[in-house]
Amino acid sequence: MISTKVTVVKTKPYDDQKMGTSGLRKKVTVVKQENYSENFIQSIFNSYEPKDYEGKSLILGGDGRYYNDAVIKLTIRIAAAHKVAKIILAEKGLMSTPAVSLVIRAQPKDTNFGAFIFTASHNPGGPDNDLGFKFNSPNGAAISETMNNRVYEETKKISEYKIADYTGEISFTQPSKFEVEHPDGSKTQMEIVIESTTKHYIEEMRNLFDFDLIKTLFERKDFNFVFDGLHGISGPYAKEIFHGIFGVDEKNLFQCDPLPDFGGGHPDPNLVHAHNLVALMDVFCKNPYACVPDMGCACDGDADRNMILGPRVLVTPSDSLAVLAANSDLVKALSKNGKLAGVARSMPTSGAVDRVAKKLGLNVYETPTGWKYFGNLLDAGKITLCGEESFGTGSDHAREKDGIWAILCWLSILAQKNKGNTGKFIGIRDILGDHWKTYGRDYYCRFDYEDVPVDKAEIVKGNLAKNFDMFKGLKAGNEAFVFEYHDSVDNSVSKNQGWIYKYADGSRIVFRVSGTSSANATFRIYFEKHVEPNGDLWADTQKIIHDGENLPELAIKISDLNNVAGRTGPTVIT
Ligand code: VG1
Ligand code: CO
Repeated sequence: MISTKVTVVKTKPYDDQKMGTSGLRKKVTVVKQENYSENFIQSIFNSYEPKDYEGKSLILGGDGRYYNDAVIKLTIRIAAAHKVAKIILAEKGLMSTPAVSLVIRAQPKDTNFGAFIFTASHNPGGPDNDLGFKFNSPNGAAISETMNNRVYEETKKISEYKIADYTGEISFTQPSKFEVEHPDGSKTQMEIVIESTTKHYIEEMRNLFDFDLIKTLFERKDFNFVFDGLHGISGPYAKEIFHGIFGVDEKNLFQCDPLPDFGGGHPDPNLVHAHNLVALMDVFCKNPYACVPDMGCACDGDADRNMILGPRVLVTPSDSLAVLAANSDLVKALSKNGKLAGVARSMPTSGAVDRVAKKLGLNVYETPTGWKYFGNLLDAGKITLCGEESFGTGSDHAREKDGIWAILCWLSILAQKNKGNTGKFIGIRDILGDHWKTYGRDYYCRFDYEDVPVDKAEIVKGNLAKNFDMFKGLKAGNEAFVFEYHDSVDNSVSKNQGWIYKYADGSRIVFRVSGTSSANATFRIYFEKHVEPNGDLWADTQKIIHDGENLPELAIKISDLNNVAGRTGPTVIT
C-alpha cells in the first residue's frame, strides 16, 4: 500500500486548452510547461460533479507515444486526490483508442467515470512532436461538443489543482493500492488494476466476426496479405489476430512494435505517409510486371484509422464505407440485427454511401467532421455503420472508429465472396469494379495546406465566403454554403463546419480548417467528382478531378490560397 497526502497547488490558466476535432493536441514542448497537464486534467474533473468521479473507476490508456508515461502518472495522482476508487490501467499504458472505448463500455455504467486516452492519433510523436489528451464518457464516446466547451471554460479560470504528493514509481504492469489522506484529514483508498492491452478487444472481435470463415481465406495459397502498423499501437492487435489466429507469416506484418516516436515516421495511413506499403502494393502502377499482394492495410498511431489497398488500387475511405454498406449482409458484425439501421458520414466524405443508402432504402446522416458527432446517432440506434474520408470507419460496437475492425470487415467480405470458390480468387479490384458498375464512381482526393499562419488563414476564410455567388453563377444548379449541423437526437446545433461548393450531380469542392493540428492553421480541400456507371471507372483520380471542370484550379481561384499563403501547391495530397 502506498501512502500519500493530497496537496492543493496554486496555478494560473493557459488560454490555449480548447479541444479540437478529437481532444487536446499540443507539442510536447507546450505540454511540458509548468502545470500545463495538471491544469487540463483538473479542468476535466472541475467540469463534473464529485458524485460523477468519487468512488468510481477511471480507465487510462494510450498509444505509447513519448511523454505518455509521465502524463499517465500525473493523472493517477490527480485521480487519487479526487477520491477515484479504481484505476483501470492499460498494461504498460498501451491500448488502442477503439479498445479503450470497448473496455469503457464493458464497465457497469454507474461505477464508471470514463477514460483518458493519451494519443495525438495520426500526428507524429517524440520530444519535438505531439501529445494528446482525450476524455471519453461511460458510453465509450469522446465527450460532446457541449462538454468540450465546459472544459474549456474551466481551463480559462482554473486557480488551483489537487494532487496526491506521491512522486515515486507506479507500476504499469502490476496492480497496486494507494491510501490517500485528504486535506480534511479523511482517508480513501484507490486501487490500480492492470488491463491487458489486447485481450478484451480480441474477445469482442471474436464475437463480432466469423473467425472460422475468415480463416478459410487465409488458407488459400493465392491470398497474400500484408499489414503495416507504422509503429503505432495497432501492432500488438495485428500480431495476435493476423499472425496468432489467422496464421499470417510475421514477416508480412511490418512495423508492428509500438515506438514512442513511431520510428521517426508519421503514423498516418495514407498515400503519403504509408509510402512503403503503397509502393509494395504498387498503387501508382510504377512496376507493372511486379507481383503484388492481394490485400495491404495499415492503421494510424492509435489504431482507430484504417487504410485498405488492393493490388494497384487504394480503396478510398469514402468508397470503403459505401462497399461495406452495400455488402453488409456478408459481414456478421454488420448484419447481426438484420439490415443496417442507417448509415452516416462526415460532411467531407464523398456521397458514394448515399447512393447505396438510396438503393437499399436506408437513412443517411451527414455530420460534421469528428467521430463524436456519430455518438448520438449510434446511441439512439439510428445508424449501424459510419465513416469519414480521413480513413475512419466504424459501427455501433464501439463509440470510436476502429481500424482493425474495418480490416476484419473487408476480410469477411473477401472470405464470403470466395466461399466454395476453387477458381480464380475474387479480390478487392473485382469488388470495387462491381461496385462502381452498379453505383458509378465518386473520384475523391484531398489537398492539405499545412502550417498556414493564422492571419493569412483569416484572409482565406474571407475569400471563401465572398466567392459563394461567383461559384453559383458558374453553372445551373450550383450551390454554395457554410455547413451547419442540427443533431436530430439532442437538437444541438454546430455552426461553421466548412464551406461547400456543390454541383447538381453531387460533385463538390469542400474547404475546412483542421481541428487537430497542434500549431498554425491547416486548410483541407476535398474534391469529389461523380462518374456514371457507363463512364471511365478506372481512370487516374488526378486526371478526373482536373479534366473538364478543373476542381483544383477552381478551388485555388475561390480561396486565393496559393497567393495568400505564398505557396505553389498543397503540402500533402491523399
Ligand atoms: C482529422 C480528420 C477527422 C478525424 C480527426 C481525428 O480532423 O479530418 O476526420 O475525425 O482527424 O482523427 P481535422 O479536424 O484535422 O480535419 V484521429 O485518427 O487523428 O483521432
Ligand atoms: Co487516430
